[in-house]
Amino acid sequence: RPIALFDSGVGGLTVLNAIRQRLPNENVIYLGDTARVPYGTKSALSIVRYAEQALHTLMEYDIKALVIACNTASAVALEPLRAQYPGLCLLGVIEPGAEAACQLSSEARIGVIATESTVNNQAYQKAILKIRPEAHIRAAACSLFVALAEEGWHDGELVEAIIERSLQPLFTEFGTQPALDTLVLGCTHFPALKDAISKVVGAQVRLVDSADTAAEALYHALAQRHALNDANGIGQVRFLVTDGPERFVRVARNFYCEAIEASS
Ligand code: DGN
Repeated sequence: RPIALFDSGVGGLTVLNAIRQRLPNENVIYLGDTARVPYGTKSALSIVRYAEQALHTLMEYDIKALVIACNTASAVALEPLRAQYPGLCLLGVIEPGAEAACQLSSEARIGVIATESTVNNQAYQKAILKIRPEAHIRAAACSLFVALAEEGWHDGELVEAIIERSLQPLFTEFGTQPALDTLVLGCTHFPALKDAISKVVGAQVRLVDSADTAAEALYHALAQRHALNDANGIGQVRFLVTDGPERFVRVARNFYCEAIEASS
């Protein structure tokens, strides 16, 4: 039986990269809801509805686990979906990201950059404070980064200027010592801009990307259920999109390490 990944579009491919490395023999179905991307500026009500529909589609493939490879959908829809499908192994990317940030951060001065919906939902703040109640956290919505990442604008003066402007709320908050020491890339699109973000915030700020920790969490969840490495698992990945497979395949090159084919 396959593992399913779901994202609003291509961003979840950064999580798929990590899952392919950690669990190379598992068969995977990836669903990108390209008809309705971006999720980051939509209401919680709509995002939950989209996620329910995606899961409904994926359940037809007899999946053994679902990873919501989108921070926005994880923030808003993970709990409602868990309530609807209590038997399914269902993971999001926020808890793994928060855990990684708490482990990496020395002074617990943590910044979170994400889409508007994720920031408004405060999911990262809550998850981080559960682990490190003393943490000082500040979040900034950087919805523009999604378009930059998809268009392949990953570096250069203009990109750095947009990053600097978008991160201003963090600099204002953490301007005084002790400064920001860790920055969570709280959107699965943002690892594509990692180098430019690091250049703007400085090498002393550690960047957290939840992809690796999410893959590790999936590994443990499957192991616990004795559901690892199905005998017929051959590491096959199938891509489904709700609109525009051609654009998905083209944009995917900015996020995924292998050439792909997608169908709607
Ligand atoms: N990649 C999605 C996330 O992690 O939140 C957001 C992309 C979008 O739909 N705006």
